[in-house]
Amino acid sequence: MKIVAAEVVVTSPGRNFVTLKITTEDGLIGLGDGTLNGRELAVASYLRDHVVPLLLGRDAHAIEDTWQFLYRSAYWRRGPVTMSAIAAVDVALWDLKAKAAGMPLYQLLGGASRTGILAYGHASGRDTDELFDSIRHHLELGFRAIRVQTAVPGIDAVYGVPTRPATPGGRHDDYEPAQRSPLPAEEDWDTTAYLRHIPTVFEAVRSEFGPELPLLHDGHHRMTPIQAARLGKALEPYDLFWLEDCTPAENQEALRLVRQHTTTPLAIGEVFNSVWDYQTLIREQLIDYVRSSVTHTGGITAMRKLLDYAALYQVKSGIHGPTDISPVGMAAALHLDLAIHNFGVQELMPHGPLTNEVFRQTYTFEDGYLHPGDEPGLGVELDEEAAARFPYEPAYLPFNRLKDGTVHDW
Ligand code: EZ4
Ligand code: CO
Repeated sequence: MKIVAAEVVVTSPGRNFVTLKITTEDGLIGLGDGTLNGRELAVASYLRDHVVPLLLGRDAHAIEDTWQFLYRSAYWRRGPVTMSAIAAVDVALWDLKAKAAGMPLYQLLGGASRTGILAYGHASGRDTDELFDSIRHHLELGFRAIRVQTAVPGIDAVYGVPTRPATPGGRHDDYEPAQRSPLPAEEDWDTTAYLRHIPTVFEAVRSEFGPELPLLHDGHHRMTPIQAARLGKALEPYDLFWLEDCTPAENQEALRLVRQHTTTPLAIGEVFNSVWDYQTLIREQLIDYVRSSVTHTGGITAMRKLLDYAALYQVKSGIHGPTDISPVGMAAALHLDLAIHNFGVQELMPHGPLTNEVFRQTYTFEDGYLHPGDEPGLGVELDEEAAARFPYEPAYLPFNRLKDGTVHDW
C-alpha cells in the first residue's frame, strides 16, 4: 500500500484546522488531524516542509515503523508541534489501514469494549441563573455528565465563560477560547477570589440538581500546589467526577502535595504530548484521568501505549475534545475510547455547522453517549472544495495578567 501523495490542508470553517491527507497508489485516502490551537501554521510547515517528502513511496501499512522513524530520525524529540505532526501521519495511516481492511478503526484496536462512549458537555454562566439554565440545556441535549465553569466576582473574563455569544444570536454558553485577532486578548485573574467563589457554586448546583449528576470542573493550570490542595478539599462534599488541570503540571511532583490533601479525583494532561509527561503521575498514582488528545500526543499508536500504561495503575482515559480538535481528531479519539478497557469519559464540545460542512462525519451523540459509527476507517470525509472556501485566519488563545500586571498561566 504505497503512499503516492500527502497534502496538508489548512482551512478555517469558523476556526482553523490542519489536516493531512495521504493517498495510496490504489486510490485510498487517509486523514489525520494536526491542529494546534493558535500555532497551526507551525505544524503545517513541519508537515509540508519536513515530513511529506519522507512519506512518499513508503508503505502505508508500516504504522509502528513510520511512527518510530518520524520520532527518532527527527533527533529533536517531543514538543507539541512535532507530536501533532506525527499524530497527523499516524491517524491518517490508521484510517488507511482500517479502510483497506474494510472495518471501522475500533475493530483493528481490539473491537468494542462498550456500546457507547459517555461524553461530558460544558455548562457555564455569568451568574447562578445563567449557569442553571446552561446545565438544564445540556441535560435536554442528553448529556449525563456536565462540566461547570462560572464567572468569579471581581474578575472580568474567566476561562470557560463567554462574555458574549461566540456566534451572533448563539447561546451565551457557546464558548470558543481562540479568538480571530492579530494579537492575543488579555484577560485578568485572581486566584484568591476564585478559591473563595467556586465551592459556593458547587454547593448551589448540588442543591438544585441533586447528588447523582456527574459534575466536572477545569482549574486550567492556575493554582499553586497548596491552593489546588485547598480547592480539592473544599470541593469534596460536592463529589466531583474530576478536578482538571489544578496546577501547571510540567512539575509532576507538585501533584504529590495535592494528592496528600484531597480525595477529589484529579485529571491532567491536555497540554502534554508524550507518555513521559505522565511517568511519575501514573506510576505513583497521583492522578485519576489522562487528559491527552490523540491529536497532540503522537496519534493512536502513542495514545494506545499511554492508556495501556495508565491501565496498570487503574488510571482512566478522559480524552481532550475541545473544538480545536478537528472532527478527524475527534473520530480517532472515539475509536480508541470504544476499544480500550480503561475508558473514563470523553469531552465533547460540538463543532459548528461550517466545520461540519467541511468535515463530514459519521459519529453520533445519543442519550449522552457518543459512537464513532461503522464506516470503514475513521468515518470522516474532507470536502476539499468546501475547505477551500474558508482560508486560514490568524487566531490566538487569550492570556492572563494579574492586577499588578504580572503575566499568569491562562
Ligand atoms: O482551553 O483546548 O478542557 N478543555 C480545555 C480547552 C482548552 C483549549 C485550548 O486550545 O481546557 O477548552
Ligand atoms: Co481543560
